[in-house]
Amino acid sequence: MKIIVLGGDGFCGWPASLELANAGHSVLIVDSLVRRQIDEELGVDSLTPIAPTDQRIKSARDHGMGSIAFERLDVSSDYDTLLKVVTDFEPDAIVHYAEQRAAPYSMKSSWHRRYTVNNNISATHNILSAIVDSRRDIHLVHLGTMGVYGYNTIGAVVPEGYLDIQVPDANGDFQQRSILYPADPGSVYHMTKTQDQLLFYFYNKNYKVRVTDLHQGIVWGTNTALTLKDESLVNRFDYDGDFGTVLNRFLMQASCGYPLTVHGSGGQERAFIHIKDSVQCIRLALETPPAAGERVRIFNQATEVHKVLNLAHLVARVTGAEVQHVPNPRVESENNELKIKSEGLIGLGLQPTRLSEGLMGEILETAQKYRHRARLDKIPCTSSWRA
Ligand code: NAD
Ligand code: USQ
Repeated sequence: MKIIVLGGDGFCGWPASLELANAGHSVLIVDSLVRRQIDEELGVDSLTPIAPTDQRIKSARDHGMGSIAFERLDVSSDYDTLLKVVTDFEPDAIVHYAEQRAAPYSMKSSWHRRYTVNNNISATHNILSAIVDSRRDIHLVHLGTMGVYGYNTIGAVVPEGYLDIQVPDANGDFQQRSILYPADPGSVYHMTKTQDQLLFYFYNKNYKVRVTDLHQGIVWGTNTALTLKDESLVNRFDYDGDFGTVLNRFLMQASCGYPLTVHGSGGQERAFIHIKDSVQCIRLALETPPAAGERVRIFNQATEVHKVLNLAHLVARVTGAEVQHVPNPRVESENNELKIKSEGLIGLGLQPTRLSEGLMGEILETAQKYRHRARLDKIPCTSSWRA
């Protein structure tokens, strides 16, 4: 297959690009490298020393992982070039990772709120438009988020995208409908993902664009077998208060002797997936696309659910780290229960990786190896949800 990976220089996109190229697909990474610029803005860097994009790509070729091409392009603002790239490359599929993905970053200031909305929603709309204008039947695989459902789940099991309901008509008879699960975003970032869903709905209904929307949980881990082949292939490891996600943060904090920063009570229950599984899910979704005319296919891309406090206690038990409850910078339920359905990707062949001390050990090793690069003053989350 010919595959464009939008955002292929990022945390999820880079290991996925390697995996797809190594499996024999022809891969073109399109990325504006804005994530590397945001590191400069925040005065922080990936804990792991990531090589410049051209060096990573050369190293992948030198290690026999196939050929990856690269185009530096902002897909949210340069529509003409995006359309030219899509038309010239003639992809069978596009994987869309190219969005601002940190909830705290999206809540930092008015500028960050507006940047996240403009970047994410324009990027998604431009890609859909370019697919239509290219007149090709291109399968779009998008990385969405479990956060579109919100965390007030009234004990119900969160389905994969759609909710079957009955609506009374004017005669009082009940009509069956299948609707998108009511959106309940918890940050400006998550809100952009709920908007993406409507863009997919319309372009699928009107132009018959084939779309798979993967509602991914929090990705933990850092490397895959391929990124471990050489230091120049190493994946990002975000630990700062904006881009670091909870389990990776706890493991990094434990490695640096920093108390584990549990927000509030730590009763927040969230869905998780290991980076190795995230990469496999993309390959599975690409290799079994939805049929022509099928409605937007939605899968929950998450393999397990954990409470934040339980994760902190687990990391503390393994490492001896101290658990500290810090004031929660977010407006979110302090306690929630989360039950999710995630059968779609397993049906396609995913064999879930579960949280284990062995896997946590791999990440602790990585974090220990590079802890001299850590900026401890960048660990606290200073972005506030309150005006
Ligand atoms: P990331 O920030 O590491 O990577 C995103 C990449 O997209 C970066 O390389 C960035 O430079 C690029 N990009 C952003 N805007 C762009 C634009 N307008 N034009 C071109 N390139 C652009 O993020 P990630 O962790 O790899 O996440 C990728 C996707 O997966 C995101 O859409 C995110 O919402 C989703 N996701 C991530 C997680 C997670 O835990 N990391 C969980 C669920 C969903
Ligand atoms: N949390 C802590 N301590 C920390 C960091 C976070 O207690 O040091 C808490 C947060 O308050 C929150 C939970 O842990 O309750 C998860 O926070 P997170 O930063 O790990 O994850 P989140 O902000 O939800 O965002 C991440 C990714 C995002 C993706 C989302 C999937 O950055 O791109 O969409 O996970 S999901 O959570 O399923 O919506």
